[in-house]
Amino acid sequence: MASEIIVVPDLGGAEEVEVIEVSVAVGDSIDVEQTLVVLESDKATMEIPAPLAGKVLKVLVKEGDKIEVEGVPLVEVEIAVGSDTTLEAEPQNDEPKPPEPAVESEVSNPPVTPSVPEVVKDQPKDASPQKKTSAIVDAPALASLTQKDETAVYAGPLVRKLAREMGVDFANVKGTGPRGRILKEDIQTYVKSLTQKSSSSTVAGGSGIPPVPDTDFSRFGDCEVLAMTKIEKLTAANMHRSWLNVPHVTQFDDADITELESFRKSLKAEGETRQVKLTPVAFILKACAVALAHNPVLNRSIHSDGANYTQKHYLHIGMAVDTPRGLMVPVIRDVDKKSLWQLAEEIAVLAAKARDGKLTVNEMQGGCFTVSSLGAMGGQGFTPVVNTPQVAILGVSKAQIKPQWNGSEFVPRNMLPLSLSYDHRVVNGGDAGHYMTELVTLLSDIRGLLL
Ligand code: CAO
Repeated sequence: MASEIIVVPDLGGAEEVEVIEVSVAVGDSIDVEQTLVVLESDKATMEIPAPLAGKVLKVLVKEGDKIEVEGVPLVEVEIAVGSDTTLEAEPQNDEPKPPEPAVESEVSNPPVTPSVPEVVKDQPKDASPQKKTSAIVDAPALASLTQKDETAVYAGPLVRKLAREMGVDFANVKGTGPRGRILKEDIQTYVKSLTQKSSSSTVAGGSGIPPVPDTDFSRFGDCEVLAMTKIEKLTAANMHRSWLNVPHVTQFDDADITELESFRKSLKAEGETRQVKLTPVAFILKACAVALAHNPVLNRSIHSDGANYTQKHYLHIGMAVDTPRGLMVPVIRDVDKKSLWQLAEEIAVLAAKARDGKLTVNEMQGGCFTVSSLGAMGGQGFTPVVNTPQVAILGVSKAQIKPQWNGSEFVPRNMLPLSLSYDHRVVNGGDAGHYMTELVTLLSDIRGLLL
């Protein structure tokens, strides 16, 4: 009995791929070009077709395997004797071309260019083994041979990818293609039917809130589904939890930072000597800490029993930092005890660590209050979401020169827009009003920070 092992062909540079489908099982008779397995790299999905006809002796990979690509054995096939359907792996120029793996690439990525699956012939025992053959025998990851145990589903890789992305189980979808093949339209029809069912349903989601049904946006134009980063997922969960649990109120005011800015600019040379950049955020953090010390209601956290709260006697403040992987909030400890220079230095160090993904867990814990500064970007105001279990957060927008009435005339003043969101279960409007007024006073006359 002659057998051959079909291995992964050169996939044009993909380093690791995942086996997303094994399309044959032990005992199957296969034809040339029949799909053996479907592989997925981060750029594309690829059907690996059989380069020869025969009977499947062993399936050497299973769904979910992550494999280094070129040369990894996929399937061992007993060659159909007397058959002229066997194609050599590396044909001569005058021979007919063997089947190419079918590649379905993502829109935004260049397609990979795999070559034909390679066939490694079984070596006689006494022959000097080929490198690839010994790799096949020794590869520990392939020790467990698998059998396909599910009913065959006919669907192309793009359709399978769509189904996976939309969480659709093929068992629920009726294929309308040839031999019951499931088409993209079948997935769309199925999702549409679910959407209609859920929008006509009066049943609420687990939290009592009607779920937002998934939409197949590909019906409306070109689009792609991207996985959220871990930080984005955590932020989404935290924001959602806060939004659902915390009755938010946001209060707005402007601080006149004309004198603060003159003072800050006068320290520019000293900052260069110290190699520290003093931005408005250091002053804001300091003022928030002083105002928190005088308004301790905003430095509480309510217990889940709704009967107690913790009053904190320390003043650690979180600072929202925009990073390529998502929003991060490092915490500056004991802000009330630190000088403006120390704060400026810590802001720079922690913001850089956040952007480089080097913050420790400790550096992100223990905040009493959060400052979210979008001042460098612009905007006149926004309503930040409370970083629960904290009970208040300050949004800082872009300072601008605006006319202010001084009692006898309009004068140009540098006005900093502030928005304070608070948890109305803990903080009353009066508490927030006192806090905001003190904050604005401190930023308008920073001599108050010394008192
Ligand atoms: N108004 C006008 N200008 C401001 C300002 C304000 N409110 N705040 C900062 N600036 C200026 C700074 O003075 C600096 O200008 P100069 O170089 O001329 O002095 C410039 O903007 C850049 O500041 P920066 O961003 O480098 O530094 P920062 O201390 O102001 O802010 C940090 C640090 C980490 C808060 C900021 O970089 C950041 O990541 N902000 C985004 C926070 C965020 O994403 N919030 C949203 C959370 S909720 O989704």
